Amino acid sequence: MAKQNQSTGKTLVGHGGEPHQTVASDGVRLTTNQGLVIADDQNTLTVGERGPQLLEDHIMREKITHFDHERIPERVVHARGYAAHGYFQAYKSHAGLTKAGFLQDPSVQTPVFCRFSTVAGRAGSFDTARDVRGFSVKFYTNEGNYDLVGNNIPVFFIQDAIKFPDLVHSVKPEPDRDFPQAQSAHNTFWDFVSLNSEAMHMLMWIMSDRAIPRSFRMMEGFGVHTFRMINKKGESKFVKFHWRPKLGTFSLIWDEAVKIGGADPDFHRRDLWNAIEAKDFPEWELSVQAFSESQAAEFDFDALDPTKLIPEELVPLTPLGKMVLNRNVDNFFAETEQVAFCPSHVVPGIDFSNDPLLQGRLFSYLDTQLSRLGSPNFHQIPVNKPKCPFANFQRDGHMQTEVPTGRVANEPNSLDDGQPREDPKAGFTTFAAEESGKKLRIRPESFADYYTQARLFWKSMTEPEQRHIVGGFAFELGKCDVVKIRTRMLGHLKNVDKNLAEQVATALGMKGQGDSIKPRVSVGDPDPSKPLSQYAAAPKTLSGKKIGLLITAGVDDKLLTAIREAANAEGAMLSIVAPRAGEIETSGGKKVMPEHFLAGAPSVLFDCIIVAPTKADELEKEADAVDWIRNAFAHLKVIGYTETATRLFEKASVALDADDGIVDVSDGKLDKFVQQAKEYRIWDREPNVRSM
Ligand code: HDE
Repeated sequence: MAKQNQSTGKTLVGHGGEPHQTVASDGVRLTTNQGLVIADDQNTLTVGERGPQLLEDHIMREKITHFDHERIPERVVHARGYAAHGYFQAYKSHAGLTKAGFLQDPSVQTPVFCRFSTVAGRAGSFDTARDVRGFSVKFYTNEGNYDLVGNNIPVFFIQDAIKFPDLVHSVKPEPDRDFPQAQSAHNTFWDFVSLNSEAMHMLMWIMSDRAIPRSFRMMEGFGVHTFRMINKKGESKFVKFHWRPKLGTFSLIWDEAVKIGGADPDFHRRDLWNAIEAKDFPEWELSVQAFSESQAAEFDFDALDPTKLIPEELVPLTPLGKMVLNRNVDNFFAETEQVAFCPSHVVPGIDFSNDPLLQGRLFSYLDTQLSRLGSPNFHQIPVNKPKCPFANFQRDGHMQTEVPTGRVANEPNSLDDGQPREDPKAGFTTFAAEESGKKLRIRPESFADYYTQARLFWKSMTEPEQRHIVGGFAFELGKCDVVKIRTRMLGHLKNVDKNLAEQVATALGMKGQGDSIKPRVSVGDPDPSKPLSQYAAAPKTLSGKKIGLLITAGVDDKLLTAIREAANAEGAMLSIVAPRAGEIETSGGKKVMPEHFLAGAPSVLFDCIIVAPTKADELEKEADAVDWIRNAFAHLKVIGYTETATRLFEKASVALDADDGIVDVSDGKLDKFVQQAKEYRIWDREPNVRSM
């Protein structure tokens, strides 16, 4: 039916007979890209009412042509990402370590743009794939943009950049069939890594819970390579960068990650967006492990080898400052898609090491931006543009948006006041490291220990974490149907830890099998390093976590208020789920709008749940409600219930006295529930719900 337009008072009928809005006399008018005001954006120019369309319709052609070219090549890796704006603030001056301006003054907030990503999947894949996560931060400092382009895992698969295309080809969908998407669980990947012993340490991480983070907000970040910091006196230290999330580091359970992939493929991006919209701003601490070259010479591994980490027992962390993400993007494409990170973007006081992987990256990122963004002027795109002045004589090129003035575009010159000019005092100078040697293609012998740190990681895990690593290997190798690849991998695992290899072999039904692979150097037996475990010292907190509450019409107001208050007090988010999408009335006649309806919100979306139907036996015929409990139990979650839910638990075959993680909240007292939920998972339950 046609309606009156509020602003113009005109009655309008758009395509399909629906009314549509036109502009008020003082409003913004729809125009073409040339500024021509458009009178009708709903109907193409035709000959007569029902006649053919005219090529003359430049307005329609401009719109469709622009649309046809809306896509740019997605990133070859890290295609699926999500980002936000924020700031970095140093805790104090770190002048002793570096002259980098953004690390000098604790009163300065440096703007940042931070992008998280998965690596293997396409831009349209799902968030919870087993994968490394990218953790890139662009600092818009007064001395130019500094990009710290890291991952959520502190080591990498390969030692030399020349192997990167092969690694990536192996993990991407297999080229003949174009599947599987966003998965490492397939033949080409396991074939490649099993032929590259240097990948063993990284494989331990990638098969661990680290590869299925609960949230970007609960994920660590690492610079991976050894970098340099240089102070005003010209003194240099090697550094490794670490980001630590304020909320603690938490992960999903594999079965949960798989199910979330279907229930909410945008789980991580939605989580970040929602937290920022709710002003629950995520925060990370930036630290470095700083060490001298002579210290590095004492390590029993090479600090330039990106498959090695430095145990914190050897070099503790020095906290530098904090990053807070407090603003979502205004436009995903303009900002998140067009942001261009390059590890070569450094500022005075930060420099590179000879890590061969880093050296290769210094070339690759600028090159990729040229083809991805299509122009050497990508630094002019707002998200990439330095927030400090910049000036040089680089000119022209595709999509030049600046209009440089003046007659001169060369340097030196004496015609245009000689500007701009180099500044040897403030400018970037490369650390004058001593280098000599023959030209060779050779891997240093000091990179040859492929197993000791893989073993260090394994030994540092808690029991549940070890179980998950075994499960990860078994799942992935189970999807690899070439037996020789499995036996090769089992051979590597035997070198890491006999017990690990045996458990994986048993899970695969290949007990006692595995190649004999002779390590190049003898494998060490390091002491565990506690910080490598997520759960050994995990904070007991509900902060930033999500409580799912299943209710029905007539829910008790007192109970609802008590749950709300408990969630608020703990800094947790409460999500109300009801059988239908519409408003429901509480016992006191208040209206509550559920955030989700049951069929659209399985319990995998929440960190802990409370099941509180109003009437006994209610919901017991709802498979989704039964699954809510069954899955939450299998995923080791803390479950609160009211007595009215008893039969539902019976249906789900979950005993109310199964363990301390099942808590009666009928009386509206939430203390015990909160205390249990702060544990995050009931790890002791795991052997009872999953034998492998
Ligand atoms: Fe990357 N990597 N990478 N990478 N990488 C890219 O650059 C590359 C490596 C990382 O949010 C690409 O703009 C090579 C390690 C992140 O936009 C490309 C090598 C680490 C991102 C590229 C590596 C990373 C990328 C693809 C081996 C952790 C996403 C699109 C030498 C320290 C950045 C792009 C964003 C993206 C190349 C290895 C992290 C092709 C050659 C190690 C977080 O340039």
